[in-house]
Amino acid sequence: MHSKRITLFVLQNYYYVSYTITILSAKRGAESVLSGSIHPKRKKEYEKENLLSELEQTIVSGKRADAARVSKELLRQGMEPLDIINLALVKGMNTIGDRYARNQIFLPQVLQASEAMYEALDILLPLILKEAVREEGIITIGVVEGDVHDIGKNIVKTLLAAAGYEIIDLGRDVPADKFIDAVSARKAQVVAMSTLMTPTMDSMKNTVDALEQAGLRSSVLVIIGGAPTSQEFATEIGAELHATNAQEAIKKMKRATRSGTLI
Ligand code: B12
Repeated sequence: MHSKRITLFVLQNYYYVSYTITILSAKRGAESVLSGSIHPKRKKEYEKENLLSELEQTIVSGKRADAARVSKELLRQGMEPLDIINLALVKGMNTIGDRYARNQIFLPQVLQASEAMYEALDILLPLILKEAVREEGIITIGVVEGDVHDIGKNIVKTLLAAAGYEIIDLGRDVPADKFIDAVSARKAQVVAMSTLMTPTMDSMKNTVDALEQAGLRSSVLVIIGGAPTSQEFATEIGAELHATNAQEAIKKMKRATRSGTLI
């Protein structure tokens, strides 16, 4: 009878009971972390998670020195540079992009955030080690004419270099003839182009057309990337491949190589 009454009470007050249990267990979790009774492995994970969100916040608030300090701390905790980039820096930058799109922040804050991002990337990118033992091919990479967004291009460049490709980096705001000169001077097998802006997507087409006119089109594989681009757009302008990030780019380029398309 007594236990029936308890069951009835629990059922009638389900939300209140589950809320109390949640609060008590969260409190216990926090206490056990503070008192040191938590398992050391879990404690380390907890610290890493806190540092990752702290780093994400340093990007959002554009704090350069803190971005560098927290990145170094995460490395000291044994975290992989690429994980730090993907789990904190890129996330912070996405928040900035969303806030900018909603007019909640303006260009100076976006610039500050990208400076903080570069401060962290300067520490992390050099640590991404070259994995491949042989050269996979030569890639000419650049942000197309009219566009200066180069953070994504620089991440992609580093990961491609780490995968064994030799990289000729033409920088940002690159006119078509600069791509042509680099391809012919260094016999590059791949042209990789980046843009983050819709109006400058045309510059990608101009570069593909210029390669055609220079008689170089059949000797290079063209891959494009950046938020407004897609495989559909790549096909439309006569580029072979589109990838959303460096890892996908490597996979697709290797598949193209094996199928004998190029390189
Ligand atoms: C940071 C930033 C800036 C910084 C750039 C600093 C720098 N050195 O790069 C500054 C403040 C200078 C800037 C300026 C401007 N910006 Co801005 N900027 C951004 C922001 C917030 C983040 C971009 C970024 O770095 N993301 C982080 C990186 C890691 O991601 P990513 O670049 O996408 O790269 C990844 C993939 O796309 C892919 N990838 C990228 N390139 C390539 C290439 C290849 C080959 C492959 C395979 C893959 C690949 O892999 C990368 C890694 O995963 C975006 C918003 C957003 N959500 O993207 C706006 C955004 C791109 N900017 C925008 C605009 C409009 C501008 C300005 C015109 C503003 C102005 N009124 O002056 C100017 C542009 C000036 C110019 N001529 O270029 C718009 C573009 C809109 C559009 N679709 O046309 C956006 C989308 C903001 C918005 N929502 O309105 N900006």
